[in-house]
Amino acid sequence: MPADPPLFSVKMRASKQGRHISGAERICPASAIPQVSQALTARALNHPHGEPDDISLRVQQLDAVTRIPALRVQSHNVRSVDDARGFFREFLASRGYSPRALDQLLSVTGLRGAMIVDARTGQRLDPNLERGVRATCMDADTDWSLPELQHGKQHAHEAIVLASKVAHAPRIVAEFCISDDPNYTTGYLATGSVYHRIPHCKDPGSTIGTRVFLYDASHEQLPATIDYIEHTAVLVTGIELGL
Ligand code: WAQ
Ligand code: MG
Repeated sequence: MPADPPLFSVKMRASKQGRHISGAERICPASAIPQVSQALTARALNHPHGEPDDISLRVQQLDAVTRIPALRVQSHNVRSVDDARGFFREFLASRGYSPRALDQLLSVTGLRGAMIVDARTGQRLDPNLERGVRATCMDADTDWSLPELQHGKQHAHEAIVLASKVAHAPRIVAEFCISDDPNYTTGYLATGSVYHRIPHCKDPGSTIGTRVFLYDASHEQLPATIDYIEHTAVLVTGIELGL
């Protein structure tokens, strides 16, 4: 059998007058780098936060890529913001986890990354409180021989990729997410192999939004968890389409 061709990470970051506007990354074979570069620069130029004056594109060959299965999507028929919060609250209570994790989700906004929160105590554990921990180096396992039809940000698709990677992180037991986009009110709770999709996580127009990764282990093991989230290259297979 021929060896798999090497894979590359293509990362885009765009800013205006030093202020971050957008960022995105893909993992692809060399043959797709031109197509991916074009799609990512187009995305940078068409971002609702404005036209950037600085776009950087970085292409790096990856040493090793791990393939993991996508979480299974389960949509919930939640009708109000109160019900959505109740869903998160009941999950925590059913596991014996601290309700403070939900307070963190609803009160912290403006991070580039996620908070890592001790599931038992609700204490925040990640080292940089201004930034959080950013999950990077992941993508959907794409068939690059077919034309790509996606343009712009695909909230659910990108969230399933991120959540699937994070759910496979050692000692992460759940993730809570609310988008910071004012008009995107669907969030999720990922745990085990399921991505629970939850409408009405916030009122339309609200600027709150963040992510909480719930961690259940002794704190000495946290650096290995953060290293996986930030650095291990992961391709997510079998994402369900048509959300
Ligand atoms: N790693 C860790 N945290 C991140 C990352 C990342 N790569 N990207 C964003 N965050 C954190 C950060 O605190 C943001 O403020 C917050 O998450 C929300 O990010 O099925 O769009 O990109 O339809 O606004 C959910 C889709 C979409 C639900 C979530 O998040 C569905 C979304 P956003
Ligand atoms: Mg956002």
